[in-house]
Amino acid sequence: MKWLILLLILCPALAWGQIWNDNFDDGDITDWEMYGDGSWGLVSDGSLCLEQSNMSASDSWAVPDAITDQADYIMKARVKVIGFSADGAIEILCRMDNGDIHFGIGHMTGFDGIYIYDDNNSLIADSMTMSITYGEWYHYMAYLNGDAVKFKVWHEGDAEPVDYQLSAIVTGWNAGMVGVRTSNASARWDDLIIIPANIPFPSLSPIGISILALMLVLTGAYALRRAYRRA
Ligand SMILES: [Ca+2]
Repeated sequence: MKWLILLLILCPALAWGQIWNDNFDDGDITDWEMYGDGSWGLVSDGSLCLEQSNMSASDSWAVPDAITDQADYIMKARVKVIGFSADGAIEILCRMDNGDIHFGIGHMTGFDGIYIYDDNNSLIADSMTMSITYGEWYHYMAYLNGDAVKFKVWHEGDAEPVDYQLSAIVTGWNAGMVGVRTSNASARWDDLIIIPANIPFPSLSPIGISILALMLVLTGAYALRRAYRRA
C-alpha cells in the first residue's frame, strides 16, 4: 500500500515538474549564448534579470545552452518592455532549428499588439491588438503541443486570462532550442520557465483521471479495512 500512497504524492509533482528555469538570481549568464547586434547584460529590477539595452539593435537574441531539442512544452517568461526605436518586436523563440516560432509583442506601423509568427511560412499566424505600457512587466505564456501552438500575454498584477488569446497550427518546426529576441527594441526578461505541455491536470486525459480516481478508491478501501480490523 505504501507504493500507492507514494504514487499519489508523486503524480501531481511529476505532472507539474519543471523541465528548465532561469531567474538569473545566481548572477550567471555564461550558460546563455548571445547573437546579433544587441547589448546584453544582467541588471537588477526587483531581482536580477536579463536585459537587451540597445534599442537600435535590429536583430538580437539569446539562447540558453540547456535546451537543445524540446518539442512539446509550455514556456513562461516575465517581460518588461523598455521601449521601441522603430517598428520592432520583443519575442520568445520556440523550437529554434534554422527557423522557429516567434511569440511576441510587436510595435509596428498600424499594429500594436501580440502575435504568433510562423518563420517557416514567413507569416503572422495569429494576432490581436493590445495596448502595452512601457516600463511595466508582462507575462508571456506560449503553449506548443504537436502542430498546435497558443499564446497569451497579461499585465503583471492582472489576473491571468483563462484562455489563450491566440492560437494557430504551425507545421515544420517539431523541436529545437528556445530563446528571447528583440528587434529595434529594448527589454528585460526574468523568471523563464519551461514545463511539460501535455501532462498538467487541466489537460489530463480521461484515462489519467480514471487511474487517479481508482487509486483514491483503493486507498480509501484499504484505510476502511484497517479501521474495521482494529475495531
Ligand atoms: Ca530574477
